[in-house]
Amino acid sequence: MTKDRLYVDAHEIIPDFVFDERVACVFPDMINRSVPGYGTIINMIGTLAAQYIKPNSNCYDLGCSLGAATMAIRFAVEDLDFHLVAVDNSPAMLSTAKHCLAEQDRGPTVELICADIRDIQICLASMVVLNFTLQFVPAADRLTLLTNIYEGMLPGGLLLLSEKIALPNDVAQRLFIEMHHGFKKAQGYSELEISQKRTALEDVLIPETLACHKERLQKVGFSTVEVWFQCFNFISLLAIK
Ligand code: GEK
Repeated sequence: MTKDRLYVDAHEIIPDFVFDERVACVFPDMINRSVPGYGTIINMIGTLAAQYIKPNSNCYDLGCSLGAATMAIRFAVEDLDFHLVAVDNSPAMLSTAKHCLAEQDRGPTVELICADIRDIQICLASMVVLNFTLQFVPAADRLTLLTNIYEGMLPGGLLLLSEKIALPNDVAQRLFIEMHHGFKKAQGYSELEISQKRTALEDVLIPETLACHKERLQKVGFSTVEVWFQCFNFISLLAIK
């Protein structure tokens, strides 16, 4: 795994974060050392896939990056006849995903699509994964995207939504950010790396509160909406149609 050193050197100007070749090269190390519980969430996506994916249905991994969730699903649901679709709008991430998936010689074939998830038609979905992707979609488009997903899902289908959240209360917000920075320091990131990455993400990753996520999922029509994982300001929700 190539080590993430993208923000080791001091930069005078820090451009907005983009999912380019440099990020694709270090992505597994970057996400594992930045998102507390990422490995647990990926493993649980496999476990949930085994429970929720139905024969002759579709499963979508939206914002698949290098395909970690897709591979967990493939590994967990080997013998079922279903269609697995992985979508990302970064050509660099998707081309690396193609190589990673080619190395996994089990489970169903995966349809890899390079597209904006706002333009994807969801249909006959028994499971949809949005694992830390919605936070990168402009906030104004999130309701339409989730409505489109809901409408393409089968009754009883599962949406797994993982997000970095904002806390409604300033004290809690500061506390959780400090805890997250403590986590990153313990993972070997320096103060400079942490602060430069934070600046790069400022206008790109827009977190919302848990209440906002829950209300919107309920408004869209999901009948059951529950948090199943939280570590500091990182959460994962299950929403069942
Ligand atoms: C994982 N789910 O490893 N359309 C398509 N892709 C998008 C869009 C969009 N509008 N916006 C962002 N992306 C993965 C991790 S990373 C999370 C997801 C992170 C893609 C973007 O190119 C990137 O690959 C991914 O969403 C977000 O389980 O880096 O914190």
